[in-house]
Amino acid sequence: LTQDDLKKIAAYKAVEFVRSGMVVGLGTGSTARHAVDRIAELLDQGELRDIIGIPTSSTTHEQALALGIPLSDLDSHPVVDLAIDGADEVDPFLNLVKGRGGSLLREKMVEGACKEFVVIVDESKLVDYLGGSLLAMPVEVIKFCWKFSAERLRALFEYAGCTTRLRLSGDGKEGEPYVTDNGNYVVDLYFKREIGDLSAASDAILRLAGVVEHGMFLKMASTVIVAGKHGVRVINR
Ligand code: DER
Repeated sequence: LTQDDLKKIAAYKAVEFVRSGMVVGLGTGSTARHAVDRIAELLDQGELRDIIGIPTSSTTHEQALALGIPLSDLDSHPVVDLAIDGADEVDPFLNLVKGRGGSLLREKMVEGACKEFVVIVDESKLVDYLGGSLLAMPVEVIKFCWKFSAERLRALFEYAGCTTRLRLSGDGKEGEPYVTDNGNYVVDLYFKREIGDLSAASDAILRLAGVVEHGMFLKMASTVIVAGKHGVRVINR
């Protein structure tokens, strides 16, 4: 089983939670992509009906549009029945790091508005504590004086050996900063040591005036579906 097979298995399991008539938050990333494909497939087969999708990024919007999934937004549907999305890290309390795909703000808006938030991961995403994978913990910042914001973020987490890096766009424009769907930049935080009190860290980050949102999704997931070589586990919070 490849990692993508595991992502697909987790995604298909999550789509079993979708009922006809639901307003469904459509996640972003290579795992959530399989869930969007599966929802479209079940709609085509008549297994599912009257689904309204709320995309969490322009990328997912385009994917869902091409698949013919009826789409809307939070202005029209302020309560979402179920959201399905991937994650970059999942700790034992089902706290998440998300946003390595750059869509953390819209993901957090949609997933914060839903009754059930089902996270789909392959087992490689499980960590003992957030920031443990030495991979990026993204923070969306306004473009204005982003260096100032990056330095404030680094100083905030000096105790955890934090370094920061402006995320660059992947599509070859050398050294161009990545710009989010919302016209902002992303500063990625890298930790050498455990962050510790996550809600204190979250509050401290959000108090910085140049910060829009961060990639820690604390106490938001209701269920995490983990696909591993030994099978699929459904973990409820
Ligand atoms: O960017 C995001 O938040 C994605 O959901 C990310 O957390 C998971 O992406 P992946 O499924 O491609 O690993």
